[in-house]
Amino acid sequence: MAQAGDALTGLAIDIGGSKIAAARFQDGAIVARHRLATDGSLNVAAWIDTVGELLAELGDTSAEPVGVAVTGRVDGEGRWSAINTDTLSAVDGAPLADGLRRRFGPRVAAMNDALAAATGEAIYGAGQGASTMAYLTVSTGVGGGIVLGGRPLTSVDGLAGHVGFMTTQHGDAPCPSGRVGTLESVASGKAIEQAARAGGHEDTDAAGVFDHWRSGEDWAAVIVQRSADAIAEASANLKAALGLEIVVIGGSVGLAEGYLDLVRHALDREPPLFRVEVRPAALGADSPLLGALHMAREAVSEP
Ligand code: BMX
Repeated sequence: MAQAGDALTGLAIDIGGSKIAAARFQDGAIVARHRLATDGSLNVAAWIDTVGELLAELGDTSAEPVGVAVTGRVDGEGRWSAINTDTLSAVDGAPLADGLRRRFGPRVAAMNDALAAATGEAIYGAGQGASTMAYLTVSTGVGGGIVLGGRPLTSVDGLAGHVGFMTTQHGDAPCPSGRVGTLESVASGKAIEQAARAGGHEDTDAAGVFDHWRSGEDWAAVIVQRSADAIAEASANLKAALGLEIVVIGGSVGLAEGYLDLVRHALDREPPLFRVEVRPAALGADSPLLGALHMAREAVSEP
């Protein structure tokens, strides 16, 4: 069972671009889990129903804090919007926080998934001991969360940390965000899959591209290397901008076997001043869950 620090008790839900993970925590340990596939076409009312079904599945007592981490931008008013509209097609300024609180009470807090994961890793995981860090999830998309001086970076518009929409020298394709050549359009699981299909490997998902890479197939190595090079470039850029101590990397692509070594080798090609230590997310796929519950507990305890 995952062990969190300081006896987290409550429920957490992580609505990612491809999957939804939910867990019940009791005194720091995950005592129950549930998992669903993401339906990116749901509107906010349907998403709140899904949260209700997951809470019921986990035996919610209606008295514990609930953290809900979501892919997408959550602004200072708790409104939820997709930036990559290919991932979520029916949330644009949706009143997520208000809807959750109306349905389940003020014990619920909602936040961006990568911000939650950054918080989880900073407090309970690979970020412990660092006051300034970036968390990057390389998953369906590329998400980010920044911790400066021990505090998660947020913004009124909810955009802070969205490193996936920075541009990269390795990119030239349009991104559903409206930008061109974004990190997400080069490095993410969806980008890896799209690159494989563009090369004629129609039935290959991101995991399959990694399998072909490990089997020594050059076409797959080029795709995986380009993803890692772009993540290394973003890490060096964030180091230049924020003076980061470390970068913590999570996500299905980020934690794939052999991927971080490619990122580290690419970073070694940068001048020493712009290199930054890269660590795997110690909490693995649970980073957003621990961070979301921690943030919900903080929100509930605020005066
Ligand atoms: C996208 C963006 C981020 C999110 C990141 C990783 C959307 C819907 N999501 O950059 O908010 O943090 O993906 O999230 O615009 P994933 O779980 O979908 O990989």
